[in-house]
Amino acid sequence: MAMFDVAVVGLGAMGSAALFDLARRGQRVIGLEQFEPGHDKGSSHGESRIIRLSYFEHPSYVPLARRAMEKWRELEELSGEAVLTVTGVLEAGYPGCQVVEGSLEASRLHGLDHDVLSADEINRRFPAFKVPSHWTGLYQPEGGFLRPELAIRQFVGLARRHGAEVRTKDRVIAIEPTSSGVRIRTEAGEIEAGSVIVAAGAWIGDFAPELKPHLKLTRQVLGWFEPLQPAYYTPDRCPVFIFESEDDACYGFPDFAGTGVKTASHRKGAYLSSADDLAQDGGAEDEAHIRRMLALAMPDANGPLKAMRTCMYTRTPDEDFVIDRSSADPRIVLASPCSGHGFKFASVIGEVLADLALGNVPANDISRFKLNRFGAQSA
Ligand code: PYC
Repeated sequence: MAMFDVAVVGLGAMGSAALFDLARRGQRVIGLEQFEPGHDKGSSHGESRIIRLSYFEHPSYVPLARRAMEKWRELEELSGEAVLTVTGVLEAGYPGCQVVEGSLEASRLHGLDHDVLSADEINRRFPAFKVPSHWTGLYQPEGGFLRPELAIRQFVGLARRHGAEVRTKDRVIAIEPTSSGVRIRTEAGEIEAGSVIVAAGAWIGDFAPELKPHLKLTRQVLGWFEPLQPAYYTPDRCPVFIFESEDDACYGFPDFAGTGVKTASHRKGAYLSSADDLAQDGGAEDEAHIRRMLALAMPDANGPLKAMRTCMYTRTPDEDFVIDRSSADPRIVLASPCSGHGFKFASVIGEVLADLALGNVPANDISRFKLNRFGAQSA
């Protein structure tokens, strides 16, 4: 049986980045993926993901976001392909809403470039938007969007070039600590490694009994709409946006690929009892929900539906991530439940996970993401 320094279970956003980081450090590493890298059955597909520095969820994400930005630029240099487009990010909503107030606090604390805007100023500066007159907003120039499927394939490709072994279409059944490391049983056989990174996204609960009761999976529907005024929605005129109404928060992207303006709900999504239950089944009710937000804040994007797809959020109770060693064994490193806002951090979380798997202290502060906040102990 082949023996590896580290095995990575799941080659989505975090796993593919960790695989690359480890391979580049000269580790004997294997990546295991039940589908193919860049697949559309989990949480990292659908053409675009947000990147932003100013972070409404909590200011402590800002240093991580800064490092992530550097690491995305590094990936572009190494791969020769663009994954990050800077458009700026507009956050807007009713007075006092978390999306604007939280971002403002993070911007001030960390000295980030930002403009505080009234509804009038938003609507004059960005013709894409016609936000309600009582809303306020914050524009951060340094954010934009990432290309998730492309980035994952780049990480895996680069990892292979550095000697990583990659096994696809092989599902992990169990992870067991041994006297010398961990044994990973898959449908195709067994693998031994010194340690394992479990970055299994919506499937992570299957390998982390201490975490499973605290996670909720939700089905998130993404809609692409043909704008009624296409000239307003090009990436040079329309920033990435996050809007918070009294009813929901939604987010979206300019039409950068001719596929339409993509918009989705961030707060609402039906619960799934298993990650295997996700179906590409967006319907009339899902479309109507997204259209309500378009009608409220960007009516010129509310044209014919071009496409609908579904993906999953793996939500923790406080919507902060989990990045920690398992309470069962410190050689099992858990990462993934990112509550729908994790992709942008994959480039830096890959580095953090590699450090944890090798027994090092990560350079970035990840104390916010500990398992024990749910009463589960890390080892
Ligand atoms: O990834 O930043 C994010 C995000 C915000 C809302 C939905 N996703």
